[in-house]
Amino acid sequence: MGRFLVNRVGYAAGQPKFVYSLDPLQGARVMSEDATVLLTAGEKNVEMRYEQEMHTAIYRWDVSELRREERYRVSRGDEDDTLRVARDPFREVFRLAMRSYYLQRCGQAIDDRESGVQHAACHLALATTVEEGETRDVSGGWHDAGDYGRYMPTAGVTVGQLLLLLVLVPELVQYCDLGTREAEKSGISDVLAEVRYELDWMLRMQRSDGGVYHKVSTERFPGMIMPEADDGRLWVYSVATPDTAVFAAAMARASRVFQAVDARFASQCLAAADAAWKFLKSHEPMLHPKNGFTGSYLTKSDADERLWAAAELFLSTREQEFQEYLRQQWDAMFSGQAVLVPINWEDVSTMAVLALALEDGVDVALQEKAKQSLIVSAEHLVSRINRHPFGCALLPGEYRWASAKTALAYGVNLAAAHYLTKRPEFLLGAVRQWDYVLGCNPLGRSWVTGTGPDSPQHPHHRYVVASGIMIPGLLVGGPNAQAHQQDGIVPETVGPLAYVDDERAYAVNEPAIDYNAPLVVLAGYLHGVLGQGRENGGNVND
Ligand code: 9MR
Ligand code: ZN
Repeated sequence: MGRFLVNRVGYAAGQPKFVYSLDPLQGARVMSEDATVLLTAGEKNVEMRYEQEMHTAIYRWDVSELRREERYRVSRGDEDDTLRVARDPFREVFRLAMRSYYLQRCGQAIDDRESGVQHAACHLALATTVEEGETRDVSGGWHDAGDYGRYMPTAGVTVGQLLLLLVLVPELVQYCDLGTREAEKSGISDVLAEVRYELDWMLRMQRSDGGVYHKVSTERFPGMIMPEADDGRLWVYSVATPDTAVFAAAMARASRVFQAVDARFASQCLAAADAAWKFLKSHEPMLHPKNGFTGSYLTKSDADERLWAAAELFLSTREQEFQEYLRQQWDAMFSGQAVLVPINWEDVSTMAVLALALEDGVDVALQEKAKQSLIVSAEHLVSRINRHPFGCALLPGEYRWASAKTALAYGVNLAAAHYLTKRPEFLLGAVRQWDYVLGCNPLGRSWVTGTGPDSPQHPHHRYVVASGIMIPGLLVGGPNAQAHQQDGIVPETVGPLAYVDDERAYAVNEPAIDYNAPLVVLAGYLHGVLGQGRENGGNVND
């Protein structure tokens, strides 16, 4: 008999709760801590659906009646599992996932009592630009992933998403204390201080003509060593237009967010965004930066990045030029698109939709288009979710590199549509993506580090491997049908099962800053709407 497949972090007290299994559930029981039987699985509360890719039945037991905050036991024969119902499981994950950015900081020593993460300052040497052969200070920012590179495409899309929280859950951005003591040093909330750390690095990556460099890294990936031991020569790779455009978008958005707390910094961001836009206007797409042998974030078109930049620049400046650009480009980008592209570094078009749909300012006709795309997309996602045995919005072909991020990105689409419409099916759909990533999946595993024994213990992460210390709150890529050909470690199998918890398995078990972004946004939103967000006013500590 298989095991129970449940959300490993726990279900929110007032929300629907499901126990899944690959075997019939009849006779399974939920007991309270003192062994009183509270629920028994039977015909009335168990449903069966087929998983298309696994060609197998999945059983789903509705245990929503459990509302008391407690650790329950689920058992059947000699199988035994824990099922947790908590007041606000979203808060805990938000906190860990947001803190993980702090723990990924480059260029400063880290000594975090809470997690034990500790290392000396790293990557402070001046870097050489590959094209111009000049030296530059590009220190700071977050390490991108399990490697120590710092890349503009993921930086831009991550910062952009984290700043969406100001609209969706303003109190988190304004007051959040992550126990990193950054607020004490900077006078702004820990979330803003964290985002600012990345923005400061991004600003160092802009050339005087407004163009923005693609990435900084050593020429090749280092071995599994500590960041401060990674002292190979640092290279700054070419200026490229997609990078310049996501930079412009993120900076323009940051200028709105920081206006209230640090007006000088806000104008610095806006000036940088403006300069980047000027560069874009005078340059055709430049899509082939020199790239060395580290992370490859090359994209086929910069139209989506430019569109997002125009949207953010318009909202920050209200200058007609940007609105004109949006009017001209909008339909070409979105017509015929029923489901919006799940936000990702390669295609950021959905960021433009979110910007215009969630904030006023653009003309009503254009805003209406953005709102409609968001809502129609969410409706399509709900029907996918209703067909899927685990309520996951991924299509059969979408179990590719970073599928866990893709599921959460659909969750962000649903959350934003819920914010606009308050339609309960959108909120439920968002919660289903959350459940999927935390254990309601065929492997019963959570893909967020630090969320218990069924979460990744061996992520592909240089610091974690070298130090033996876990960074909690990191989302790994999750199931990937092609991983076998990519990292050679994951066995060849159907998409939903293609995962192993192995530090060599970089195509399924590596985290990245852009994977964590939708996790933070979704956790933050659910905390605000379903958890204690409203009462706590941004306090996420115990
Ligand atoms: O997340 C990226 C994924 O979308 C790509 O398919 C994959 C292959 O290009 O690369 C992933 O990004 C990795 C990057 O290239 C280097 N740093 C680690 C990233 C996460 O694995
Ligand atoms: Zn570093």
